[in-house]
Amino acid sequence: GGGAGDDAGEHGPLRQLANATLDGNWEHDHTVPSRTLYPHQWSWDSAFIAIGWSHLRPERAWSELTSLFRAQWRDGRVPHIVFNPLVPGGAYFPGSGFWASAEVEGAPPMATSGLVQPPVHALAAWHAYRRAPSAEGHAALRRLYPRLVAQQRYLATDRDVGGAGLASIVHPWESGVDNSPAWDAPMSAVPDDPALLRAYRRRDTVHAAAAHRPTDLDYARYVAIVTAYRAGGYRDDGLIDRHPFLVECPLFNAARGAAEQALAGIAGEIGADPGPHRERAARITEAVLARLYDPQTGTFRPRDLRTDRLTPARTVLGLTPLILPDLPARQVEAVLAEATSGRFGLATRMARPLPSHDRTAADFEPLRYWRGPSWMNINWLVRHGLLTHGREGLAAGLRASMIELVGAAGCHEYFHPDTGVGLGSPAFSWTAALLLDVLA
Ligand code: 9WN
Repeated sequence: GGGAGDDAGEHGPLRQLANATLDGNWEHDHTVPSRTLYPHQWSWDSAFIAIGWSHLRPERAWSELTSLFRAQWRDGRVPHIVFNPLVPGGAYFPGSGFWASAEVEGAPPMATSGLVQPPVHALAAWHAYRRAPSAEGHAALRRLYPRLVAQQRYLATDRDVGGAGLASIVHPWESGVDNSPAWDAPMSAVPDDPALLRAYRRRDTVHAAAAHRPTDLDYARYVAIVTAYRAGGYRDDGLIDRHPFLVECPLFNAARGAAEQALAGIAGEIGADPGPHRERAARITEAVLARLYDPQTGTFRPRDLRTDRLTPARTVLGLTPLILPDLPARQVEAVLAEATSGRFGLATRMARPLPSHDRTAADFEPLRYWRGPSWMNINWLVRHGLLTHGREGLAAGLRASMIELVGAAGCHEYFHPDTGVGLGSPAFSWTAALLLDVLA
């Protein structure tokens, strides 16, 4: 990165657009991902958004994370949605009534979902703090630390359904990449009774083109999986015998490992012991290697616990173990080979950022959500991984393509991976936040 073209002057208007986008989505103590599509607080969005606020108004970064963790459940789970009671019930589907968290023992006083999302929060908190260290930030880290530790503990214990040191996701929404081709194989085993969906009305397709969103069949299964989890009080014991969707995801587990490394940093900063975090990080990396790496193809792929098989699709999820600082050199090389291939097109000079799915795959769909379009958060994570492993040239190529993309299209939710046309929400918070971070 860096260079003469990157000064505040040249990117001034772009920075202003990003600032205005974040500011417009700010809602008293958190930031909505999008006013139209997602009018509540989302878990991993808040992590990425906090990174953006650290460049503008650091106090908002700490408020963002603090408000999210206020909704943490007693078992340590951080819900993927925290509902704003002032937003009308029909604004988002599935709304707070569908989740019915108030009826669950151990849920917080405010309405939330019962699912989680990739645990990128410790990484974000540590990143935000180093971007803008302050006494206020230090105090926030102190308050957040035990909550971040509890979040990790929940995932390491209750969610280790496979018993081999990895957390399972129990719903595609937990992956954050909802309709990725990575889930096609495990999703095909989920009951798809269309009557399940007829009882509800989707809201997403009011605000975004249906062809750019998951299908009705996907939604019927999303509803079926939540219904099953909710019926068991969102408990995790015995999931292996009763739950229709159980997958070990490389991004989700790489985020856990990176979180332990970040917690080691935070612990050092606030006078706690970093040692246990480093040990846990090492064990997570070992488990990711043992369970999710396929030496035959040199790829990381999700493991479906129902079949005990790696899912076949080669999606961008496979590149994300790069965020593990202790990923061995052999696997770093394998990920780089995959990333720089025609499937993803990573290069020191690249026209477009990484797509969400293998460009050469028959089921690559350049307009449909997580089945092809480019997303800023995944690109940010891969860039972070490249920097972690000292690949400055490739990181610079990726960075330039990210700036060029948002510079031309604006702060959209996702982008056509070839033309760069903006898709989904036109004023999306993490796009703005992470753009500010790569510009810094
Ligand atoms: C379901 C908020 C969220 C993101 C996810 C993205 C999308 C929700 C939806 O929006 O998911 O959680 O309704 O489609 O897939 O990554 O956190 O921005």
